[in-house]
Amino acid sequence: MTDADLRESMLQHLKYSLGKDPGHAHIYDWRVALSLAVRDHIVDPWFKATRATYAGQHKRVYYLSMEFLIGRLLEDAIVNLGLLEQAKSVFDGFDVSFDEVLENEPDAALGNGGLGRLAACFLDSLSTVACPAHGYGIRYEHGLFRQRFVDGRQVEEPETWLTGRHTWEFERPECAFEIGFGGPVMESGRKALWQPEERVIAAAHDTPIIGWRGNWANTLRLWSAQSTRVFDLERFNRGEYAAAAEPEALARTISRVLYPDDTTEQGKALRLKQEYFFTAASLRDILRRFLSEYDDLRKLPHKAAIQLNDTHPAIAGPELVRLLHDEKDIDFEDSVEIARACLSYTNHTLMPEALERWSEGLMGALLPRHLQLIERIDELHARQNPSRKVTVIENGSVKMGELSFVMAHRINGVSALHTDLMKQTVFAELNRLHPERIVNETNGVTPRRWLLSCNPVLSSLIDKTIGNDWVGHLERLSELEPHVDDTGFRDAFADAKAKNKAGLAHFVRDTEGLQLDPEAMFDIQIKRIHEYKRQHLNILETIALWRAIRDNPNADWSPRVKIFAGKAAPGYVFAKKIIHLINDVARIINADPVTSKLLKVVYLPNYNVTLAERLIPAADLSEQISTAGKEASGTGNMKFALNGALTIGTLDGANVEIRECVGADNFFLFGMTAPEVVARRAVPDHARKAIDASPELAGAIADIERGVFSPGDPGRYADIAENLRWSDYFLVCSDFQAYYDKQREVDQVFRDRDRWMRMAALNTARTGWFSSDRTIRGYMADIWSAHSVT
Ligand code: 26V
Repeated sequence: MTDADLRESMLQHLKYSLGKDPGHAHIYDWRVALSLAVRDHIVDPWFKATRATYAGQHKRVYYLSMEFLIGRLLEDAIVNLGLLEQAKSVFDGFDVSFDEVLENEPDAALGNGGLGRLAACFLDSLSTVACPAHGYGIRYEHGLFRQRFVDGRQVEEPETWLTGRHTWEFERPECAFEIGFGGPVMESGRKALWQPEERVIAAAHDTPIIGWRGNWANTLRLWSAQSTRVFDLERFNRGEYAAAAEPEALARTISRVLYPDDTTEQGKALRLKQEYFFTAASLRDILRRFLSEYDDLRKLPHKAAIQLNDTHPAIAGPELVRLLHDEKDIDFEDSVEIARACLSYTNHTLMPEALERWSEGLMGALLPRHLQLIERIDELHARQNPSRKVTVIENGSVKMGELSFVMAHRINGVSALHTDLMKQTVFAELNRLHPERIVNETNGVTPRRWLLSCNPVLSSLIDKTIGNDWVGHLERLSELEPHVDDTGFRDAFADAKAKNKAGLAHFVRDTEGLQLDPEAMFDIQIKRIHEYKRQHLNILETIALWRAIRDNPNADWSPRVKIFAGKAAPGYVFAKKIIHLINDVARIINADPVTSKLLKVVYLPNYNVTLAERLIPAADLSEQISTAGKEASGTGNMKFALNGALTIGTLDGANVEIRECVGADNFFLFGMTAPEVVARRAVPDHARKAIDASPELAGAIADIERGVFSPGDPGRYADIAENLRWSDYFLVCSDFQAYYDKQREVDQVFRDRDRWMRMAALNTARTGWFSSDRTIRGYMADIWSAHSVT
């Protein structure tokens, strides 16, 4: 497609879809017109892919996920279709900035963090490798909250990504299912008849997802909840206006907001309703599609692989059994077998508080038939495995991890270490019973978004050096390796990093009014705020460094900028305190004239996909410092390494595999291993002992306690200090000195810029394995028995 074609098509949309004359068009209009023009180019490959799947009777993959953290789609679609140059030149012809057009698109934050972003990378890769697939989720009206700081404290505001026209989706009014809740289960002969008392409609909205080079497109189908009764006219006519609209408002609550909590379960009933709502609608859709082509539901596993992204859709097990057994009269045991052959489950966390459990009371009230079926699934499992005692229902609650396990033919962890720990801990018993079920599929990230689009300068250097085939075959980045010995290449690599850092410095100046030295090391920690991720370890080290610089300002320090971003769950008080502390520390340190040339601290608000795309290419140092054994994988760690940042990290999650790939010499490792963590916890007074042994740590904690960072309110952080001294479950104190010392080694290496750049370039050259294309091929081979359509 030529520039002129794209221009013409965009102008047509501006006129006929938006009713705007170019002279009167706003940035919004240009963005919508361009999106519609680009979308037109996705429709043909999308139809072609669908037809090819039907014609070849290929197996389809269904990825059920409560979250899809997709971010903006326009640039992604343009890049995948190979239209970037055309789009830029079209806007050169008008007096409109292409960058501003891209910036105008809302960032779709239909997810909390890692799990949702992984689902989005998988959609891109499934289309890229031409695997017939559908993503299924919820069309939340409000995505993850917007974060603002008021006097350094996190304040949450509703997010409104759907205010303008959502250009990517196609509404499917004909595709709607009634989903029921509550009510009795009647016995009729040997049959159970569930008669739900409340019903809502799940309505489909489709977004086509185009793969690299535009050859294949899959569908992301999101369900929105609508009332079965539109409107109570009688009540309205009686003047009861609010009451008249009540049924509709109540039904719509189900798809109103994304749960902003990835640590604790809250709003329990509504959350369980959301889970059942989208899972049930998706399964009905899957069966409908299957039955439009075949008659024998026993063949379902040959044509449908259903992946449960964590336990959120775990009700799929009993629901599929219900559909097969209650509604299609298939024998119960056979129904369980069929369901299991279709289903597989990914575990994303071992944190006990994030493992879902529902009380029997709640489950019985909302999903009475499912509770009965879960009891039968439990009995069947006990009968088939008499020697062991593992049950799904325990002490009045339904354990969704166990339910997912017994109903899945494959269970996977998301990094080698995490998979091993899963076998040893949460699923030890079940793994003994079913040793073939647990497999590992180490996470990956899409190279299209996380290198090609977000880092155009580095991408064009790579293109010039090894050609552009790497975008679809990321392992080919290894061909960069011989060039790393070439000074010209290293200089160009350093230039690319410098450009990205200068860009970020501008952004921080414009948004925060803070001047950063682009020569300084950009040291970045971006992720959800959680005690196990240990942002407080990082800020303690920052304080200790500040104190050391003040003590000896003329020593040979490496200038640093510590950059933080990330949201805390609204109910997670400790995490919010950490945010407040970092902001307070930033205020004091940034105002200190003694250290101002050497140390700056920045906390950027409202971390999202778009901000990540800006930060990652500009990083020198990537902070991956979780307590070993706690971070299932991490995917930010992969994005940083790929973009030529060096990692300071623990042996946790995928850090282990990243270090193996890039080489121990090109990774700053510190801290206890997972078994050492367990042993250390058993040491009485471990925190106090660590504090006594480290004057740097003792000084930093004392400063916090003395109110150095909260002068008007010295007691503000007493609870953080108290926690560190007396409990410190995440072993911040015990790992502190190793971290501090490793940071000083980082300083030293950074002073030797050429050595640093060699290490950074090797990180890029050696992280091609972390493409989500590789991960998806692993799922296809080991879990789904699905094939690319070529
Ligand atoms: C749990 C809950 C509980 C109820 C409220 C809503 C909610 C939302 C999410 C979660 C579980 C979050 C688990 C998660 O995001 N895990 C991350 O998954 C990444 C992809 O595999 C992985 O890289 C991260 O290490 C892991 O923390």
